[in-house]
Amino acid sequence: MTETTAGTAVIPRLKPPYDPAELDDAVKNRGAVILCDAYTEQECDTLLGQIAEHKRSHPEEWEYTTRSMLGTYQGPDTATALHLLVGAIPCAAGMVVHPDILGCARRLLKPLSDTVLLTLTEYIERRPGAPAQGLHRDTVAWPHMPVGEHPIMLTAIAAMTDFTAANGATWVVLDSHGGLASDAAPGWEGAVQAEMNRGDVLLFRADLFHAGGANTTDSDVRHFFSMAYQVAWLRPIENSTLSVPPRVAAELAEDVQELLGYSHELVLGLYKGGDPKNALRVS
Ligand SMILES: O=C(O)CCC(=O)C(=O)O
Repeated sequence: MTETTAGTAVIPRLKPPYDPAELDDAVKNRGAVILCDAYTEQECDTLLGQIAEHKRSHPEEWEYTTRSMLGTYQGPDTATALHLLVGAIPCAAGMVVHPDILGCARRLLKPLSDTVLLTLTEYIERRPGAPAQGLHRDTVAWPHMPVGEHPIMLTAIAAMTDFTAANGATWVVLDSHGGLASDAAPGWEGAVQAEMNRGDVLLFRADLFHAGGANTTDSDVRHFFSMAYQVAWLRPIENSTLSVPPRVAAELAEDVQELLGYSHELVLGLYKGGDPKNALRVS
């Protein structure tokens, strides 16, 4: 394992093939890790190409997204976010089942939940002039839910273009996990930026304080795909079974179907008294 240093903080950095024990230890105990080369150049090109095509063919959705509840959080003038990528962007379904990212999510969420759900799949671009966000925890959706030793959600930010200090690479405060999303944020003095090459992934416990940085460049747009995984007994942020209805989900791989909510956690999520996967069966 190598490490990224800025100030005194150090983000663990793993090269492929990633060692699962090192990966899990870094995410669970320090809060974050950088997975170098998690996606190929071609995968990044494909995602950005499909995003561009979606923007061209669905302008109304992009208009909607800048005014959406979470879109405004990005700052409407200098950032754009598109949610619910699975079902809208063809390559997203394959990207969310990256074996090392999903494997880590399954292992770290397992003590609290047998099943894992996608809670967010989001493409974001933060343009020159984008201000720094406030330090926050992504568990903000459940402000009263205490988080302890085991995380309830993991976020993966996949760099689709290089993340630099100047274009606003994500800041994280290592070891700041645990507690409530409504806790006061720590000071910036302990924060470190996740500078990454295109294709690298910042994987972190969603209860870790972090923030998008200010883009102080003239022309460097920072593009990323953010995907998050959660325990199956909390209501997910995005409504995946509405955005990917059964007739569309039926065409996807089984692990993607499960992540979207065509699955049940004990008696949660039942459909007609049984497994919601039954809704995907064609007669
Ligand atoms: O911009 C980033 O790198 C992080 C974005 C983020 O944390 C958020 O939108 O919640």
